[in-house]
Parts: sequence; C-alpha cells; structure tokens
Amino acid sequence: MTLNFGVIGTGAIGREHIKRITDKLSGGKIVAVTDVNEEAARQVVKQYGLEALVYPDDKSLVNSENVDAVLVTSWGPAHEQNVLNAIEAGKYVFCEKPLATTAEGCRRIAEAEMKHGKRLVQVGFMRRYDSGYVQLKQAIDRNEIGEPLMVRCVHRNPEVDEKYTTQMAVVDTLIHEIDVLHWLISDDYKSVQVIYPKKASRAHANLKDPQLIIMETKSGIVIQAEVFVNCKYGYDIQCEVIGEDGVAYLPEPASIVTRKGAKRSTDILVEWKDRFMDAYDIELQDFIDSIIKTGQPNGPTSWDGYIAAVTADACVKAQESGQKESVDLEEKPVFYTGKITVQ
Ligand code: NAI
Ligand code: NAD
Ligand code: ISE
Repeated sequence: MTLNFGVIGTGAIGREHIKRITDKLSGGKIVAVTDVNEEAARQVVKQYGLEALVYPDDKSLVNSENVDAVLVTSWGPAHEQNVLNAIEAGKYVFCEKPLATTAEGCRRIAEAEMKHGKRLVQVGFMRRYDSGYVQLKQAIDRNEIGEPLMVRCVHRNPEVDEKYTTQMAVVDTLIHEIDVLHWLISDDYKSVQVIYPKKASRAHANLKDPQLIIMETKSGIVIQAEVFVNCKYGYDIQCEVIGEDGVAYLPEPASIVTRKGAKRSTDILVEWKDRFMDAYDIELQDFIDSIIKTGQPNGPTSWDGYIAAVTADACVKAQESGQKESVDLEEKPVFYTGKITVQ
C-alpha cells in the first residue's frame, strides 16, 4: 500500500519533507500540495517533478479523495485550522510543531481526534527519533547514571530574521526541549522561570536574546535551558543529564578531527535541517509504516502537542512576569495513555 500525502505549506521544511518522502523514504507519495502563495506550490511541483495537483486551499486539499494523509508545514498560526479540517475529513495528519499556538487550540484538536475515535495525528517532535537522544534515554532508563537530578541544555541558532520575536524563543525554539526533556526523564513539569542575561549586540532591537529558562519537574529535577539565536558560529544543540551516580551527554554529530596550525578542531553544523536530518527521516518513515501496518500513527500525539503548548504558555507568562510560573496540565485522557491496537 502507498500512503498518498497532501502537503499544506511548501516553504522551507515543507520542501524538505516533500524531498525526503519522494526520494528517500518508502511507502509514501506526494499527490497534492497547497500554499497561501499558490505560485510557491506550483514551483515545488515543477521543481521536484511531482505527479501532484495544486489545490487552492487546505479544505479542498484535505477533502480530495486521493489524499490519505495530510502533511502540515504551513506557518504555526495556521496549524490548528489545517489539522481540524483534516480530522473532520477523517484524514491522517503529520503536523509540524507547534500543533497549535495555544493550549486551547491543542485541546480542541485532541477533542476532535477523540470524537473521531482513533488516532489520526502525529506532531513533528523529531528529537524523540534522534539516535543521540534515544541513547541518552536508554542510559537513563537503565539507571546507568542513577536518578537524574539536573539537566543542562543549549539550543543555539546562528541568526534569526527581524520577524523572530522574544516569545518565539519559547514557542518556536525551546518547544523542542520542552517536548524532548519530559520524555527523556519521564517526569512532568511543575514550574518555569525565565532569566534574561546581558543582551547580545547582534540581536535585533525588539528581541531579547539570549534567554535562560529554568524548568522544575514534579519530582524536583531542575533543568537549565539556554536559548541563544544569534550565536553566529553554528547550530548547536547540547544536553547533559546529571544523575546521582554519573553524568550522561548527548553525542555531538560526528565530524573528522583536523590538526593544523597548532590547533585540533572538529566542524560544527550550521543548519537545523542537517543536524536532525536522520531524525526527520525516521519520524516520517515511522508515521508511514505504522499507519500502513496498524491503521494509526505511533509517534508524538496531540496530547504531547498540548503538554508542550501548556508549558510554552507558562514560559511566555514567565518571560513577562519575571516570576516562577506554574505549569497546570489537565489529566491525560485514557485515549492517549494506551498502546495502539492493531486492526
Ligand atoms: P516557511 O515560512 O518556510 O514555510 C511555510 C509555508 O507555509 C509558506 O510557504 C507559507 O506560504 C505557507 N503557509 C502559511 N500558512 C499557510 C496556510 N494557511 N495554508 C497553506 N500554506 C500556508 O516556514 P518553515 O520554516 O517551513 O516552517 C514551517 C513549519 O515547520 C513551522 O510550523 C515550523 O515551526 C516548523 N518547523 C519545524 C522544524 C523542525 O525542526 N521540526 C524546523 C523548521 C520549521
Ligand atoms: P516557511 O515560512 O519556510 O514555510 C511556510 C509555508 O507555509 C510558506 O510557504 C507559506 O506560504 C505557507 N503557508 C503559511 N500559511 C499557510 C496556510 N494557511 N495555508 C497554506 N500555506 C500556508 O516556514 P518553515 O521554516 O518551513 O516552517 C514551517 C513550520 O515548520 C513551522 O511550524 C515551523 O515551526 C516548523 N519547523 C519545524 C522544524 C523542526 O525542526 N521540526 C524546523 C523548521 C520549521
Ligand atoms: C525552527 O522552527 C526549528 O524548529 C528549529 O529546529 C529551531 O532550531 C529553530 O530555532 C526554529 O526557529
């Protein structure tokens, strides 16, 4: 069986995912595309030689009989409506982060999915598929470093454009740490706080950068996460888990070591799409395979999207108040707790 995809949003990551489904992965085919900039959608069909129709809007695309699954790679504020339209049409959806820009939006999606009666949605939290994070989680789960006490992590981008806001440091960038860390240490967030260090001179006038976010979990683990989106030197993701008996580090991407000019050096990647290339491949292949095999996606759920949004909302509140803010999650519905059933 082939899973036929309709893509909403043919920008940077939309094109990356179209290329990987077409050239690298198995079991998926792009048959439909749409973008608010229709010309951009036409260009993509031509550029990649796709056998795909261009639709005027998301509603007509999701309702196309030929579309089995919808790939949402539009900009964040459009995601909620894109996903709700897909659920209403009974279509599977792979939605890039954020699932919706508010916790209420994620809740509406979860409600619609539960009403539909089986899982349709997977959120693009690809770090859970990154081999480095998977190894880190295995080490923690096997108790190799004892009980985790603290986590230190870094999320640095070389630069951002003028459209990037102080809030986006949380809702667009930190959101990856928010998702992956509670999964990594199997704990829930209790409170968050944001500290602004000295502002980087390269950050544009309205952007507070860097930011230090402190997150505390219910069991008392303290996480220090740095977001610095004007670091200039590269795209740098670091994570260190400090346990009772030892410390475990996220592996750095492999690179040759050179010795030259009295220096020993290794490369640092620059682009996010290169740093997590394998994870994007694995998450989308898993989406395709589990739908074909079991009739449901198996990756991060709408409820994971909701947890991330509630935590991000608390971080935004903490950015504004300068205080510790609580993370108040509703109880997870049974629908999102069980193992998927094979049809
Ligand atoms: P982009 O701006 O390059 O592309 C977005 C595209 O969506 C544009 O072509 C725009 O015209 C189109 N669009 C916006 N609203 C639309 C709508 N309602 N209907 C149809 N098309 C619409 O943005 P980019 O960087 O590709 O990001 C897209 C999404 O992917 C964002 O949600 C972003 O957070 C996420 N993303 C995820 C990454 C990850 O590591 N998982 C990395 C980069 C982006
Ligand atoms: P982008 O701006 O390059 O592309 C977005 C595209 O969506 C544009 O072509 C735009 O015209 C189109 N679009 C916007 N609203 C639309 C709508 N309502 N209907 C149809 N098309 C619409 O952005 P991007 O960098 O590709 O990011 C897209 C999404 O992917 C964002 O949500 C972003 O957070 C996410 N993203 C995730 C990762 C990751 O590492 N997982 C990396 C990059 C981007
Ligand atoms: C982007 O949308 C991503 O998701 C990248 O992974 C992240 O590093 C970047 O800061 C975001 O803007």
